[in-house]
Amino acid sequence: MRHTELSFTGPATFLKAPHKPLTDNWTADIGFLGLPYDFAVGYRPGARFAPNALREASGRYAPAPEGYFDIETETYRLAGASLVDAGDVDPAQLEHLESFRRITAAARDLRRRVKLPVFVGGDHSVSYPLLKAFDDIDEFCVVQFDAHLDFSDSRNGTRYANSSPFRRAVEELSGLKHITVLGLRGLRTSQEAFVAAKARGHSLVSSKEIKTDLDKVISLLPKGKKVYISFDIDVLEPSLAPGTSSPELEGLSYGEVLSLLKASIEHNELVGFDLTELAPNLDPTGLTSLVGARLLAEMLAMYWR
Ligand SMILES: [Mn+2]
Repeated sequence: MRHTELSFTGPATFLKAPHKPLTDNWTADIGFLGLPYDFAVGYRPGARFAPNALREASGRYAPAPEGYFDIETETYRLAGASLVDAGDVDPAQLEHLESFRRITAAARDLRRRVKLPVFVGGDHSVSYPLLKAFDDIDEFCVVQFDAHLDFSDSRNGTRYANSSPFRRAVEELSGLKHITVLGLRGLRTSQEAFVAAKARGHSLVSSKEIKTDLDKVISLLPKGKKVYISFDIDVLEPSLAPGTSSPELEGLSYGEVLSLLKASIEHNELVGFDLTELAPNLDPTGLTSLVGARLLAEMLAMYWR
């Protein structure tokens, strides 16, 4: 792990990890892959800029060689983990099938090299081709942090937009047994999608339920499973993360998100993680990128034990 004192020295990579493209031969504990694809956004674009914005912002949270010192446990977290930034997948602009094929192929490749692949979108449509790279796992669950269900069969004649990734994924992946969605809210939920997700036995948890009884929601999270976490930045309260396509009021606090992440990671085997829908161009303060980068760092510190 490279360590320089200052946050802004380059070249920018995720948490200042060395950049090693997938064309080279390497393995590591944790690998990052950027997916600058936002051609499936239904509202305000910009998530294509997230991988590089997060690389730059994450310089602020680059771990020291010994890891992060934790004042609660007086131990170092993320100590000894090797991190690699594998670069970005080139999107094929309007050819979504070709873009998705490239994303799935790169995700499969990364999975073979690392213990934990971390994918940085991109709009949320990328979760469908990412999940396809996990089709060799007989049984796994998704924990989705999201203000929106993203389970529409079709919207405006479009089946592969950022409102449908989990609908496409469950149709195709027999190993994807269950989805827990945390943080739902907003005015435009599709009843068809809601009913279809319920009928499939998915756990749909509103932002209000989390704020009313966080411990109860934590007790209902999967345990002892293989879990893929898909994190849409819009699950957060928009004052914390305004840089996103479709912000929704009454979002989760950072502390609520950390508690839910911790329980999801500690009680399960984390097989993959994606962060999506961060549009840095919509937040001139840069706060959303700093929050997203810090979230990635804390997620890794929770995972590595
Ligand atoms: Mn989403």
